[in-house]
Amino acid sequence: MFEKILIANRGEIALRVQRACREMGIKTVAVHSEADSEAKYVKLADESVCIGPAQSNLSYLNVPAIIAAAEVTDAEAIHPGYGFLSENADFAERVESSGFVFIGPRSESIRLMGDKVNAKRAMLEAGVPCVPGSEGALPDDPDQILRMGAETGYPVIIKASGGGGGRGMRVVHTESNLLNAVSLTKAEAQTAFGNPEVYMEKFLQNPRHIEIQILADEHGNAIHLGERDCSMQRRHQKIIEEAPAPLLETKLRNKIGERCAAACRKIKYRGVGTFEFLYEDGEFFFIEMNTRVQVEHPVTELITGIDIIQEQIRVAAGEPLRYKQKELEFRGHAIECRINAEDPYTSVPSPGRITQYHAPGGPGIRVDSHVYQNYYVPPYYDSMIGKLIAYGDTRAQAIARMRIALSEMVVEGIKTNIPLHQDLMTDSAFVEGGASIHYLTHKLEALKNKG
Ligand code: MV4
Repeated sequence: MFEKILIANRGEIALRVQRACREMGIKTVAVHSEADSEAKYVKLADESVCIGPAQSNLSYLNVPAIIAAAEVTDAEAIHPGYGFLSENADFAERVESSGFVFIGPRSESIRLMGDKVNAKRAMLEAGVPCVPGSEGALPDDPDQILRMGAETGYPVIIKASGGGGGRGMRVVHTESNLLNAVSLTKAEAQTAFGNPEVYMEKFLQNPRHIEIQILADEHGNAIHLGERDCSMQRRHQKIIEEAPAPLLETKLRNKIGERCAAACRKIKYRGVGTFEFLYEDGEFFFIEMNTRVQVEHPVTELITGIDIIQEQIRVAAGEPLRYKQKELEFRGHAIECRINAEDPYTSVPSPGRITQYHAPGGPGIRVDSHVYQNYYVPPYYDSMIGKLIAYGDTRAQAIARMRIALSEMVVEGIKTNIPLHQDLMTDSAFVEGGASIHYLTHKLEALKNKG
């Protein structure tokens, strides 16, 4: 096992990784920007290195500074967290060629999944069900494109191969708009991603977003840890995630999970990963794979009892998986509310000093956060200041515990989205379960119109 890991991230995930390392007896190096120098989690690390000014480009995305920090502290491995450099194949490669272990998949896997056309082809070949559409990138010939549109059936969606996470896509409702939409998306894709390749899919009108968590080692073993429903989102920012997905049958869960695990074995994937699906009318359609640990990993930890970060570190160190699929049991229900420093209804960021802070607790409550009373939320980064996670034997119990926890939680001095979460925990569509990816946008729209 590693003796020392450098954590190339900030905030709650830097603290989460640090806690996993400490439990495993691994020393930690925190790297931080000038804006995060005083943060308590930085001081809690065994060592810390300032890697640049506040702006992410000059610090958390500064590859030479991070590699140099690993060199001077004699770290063996680098954990990228999520966001920042976590899905940058060039970074993973640089880490490895500098003699460190990248705690994540092989750089080839990251590169494969970063190209959505190649990712989809690989998953289709591995038996993962995908959204119907163009098999591969769209050709240049307009007649061929029009024929594919007719075959797929309108509405269709044009997506950039270099995009993902909601960037570089355009919905087309009628044939007369298709060619123009393809040209526009290609031009934007070239500018944004340096890759003009686009592909076509049938546009699913009212799906849920359900993702499968997988864990794989470099010895050919892969298991799935069940699914999460992440449909409660706005502008591609999730705010609530839960496991298991409401109203999903056990047989279907196991079937899709097995397909994902088998695909990992087929492509020799190592590490943790997430298969993102759209789920509509009882069917799963693969859209993308994330090759990092995700913000919402705790809900899976709570229903499986597996520490995903520790397992991620173990498989990166070359250890075989410690769990077999048959031994896993999905028990109870977990819900995560992302607590953001923002206006609850407009999502406009609200950085600043937290003047009063009290974290909730009690049975089934977990708070993953790096903040505390008098912490200054810097304006330079993502607005998430923590995650409130509730576990219960049933979904109803998890919701009840979440309501109590939200009522106990105090964050003063800045705006947070806690009031929105309180509203959602009594919203009949949420309580019923199974709301689509559009539900929150529509609800917020309705609230705005009411004043
Ligand atoms: C889609 C779709 C409907 N049909 N693809 C948005 C993020 C990116 N990961 C894929 N996205 C979508 N792809 C087809 N064929 C609708 C979305 C989508 C969405 C997906 C997941 C979560 C939230 C979303 C919000 C708007 C659109």
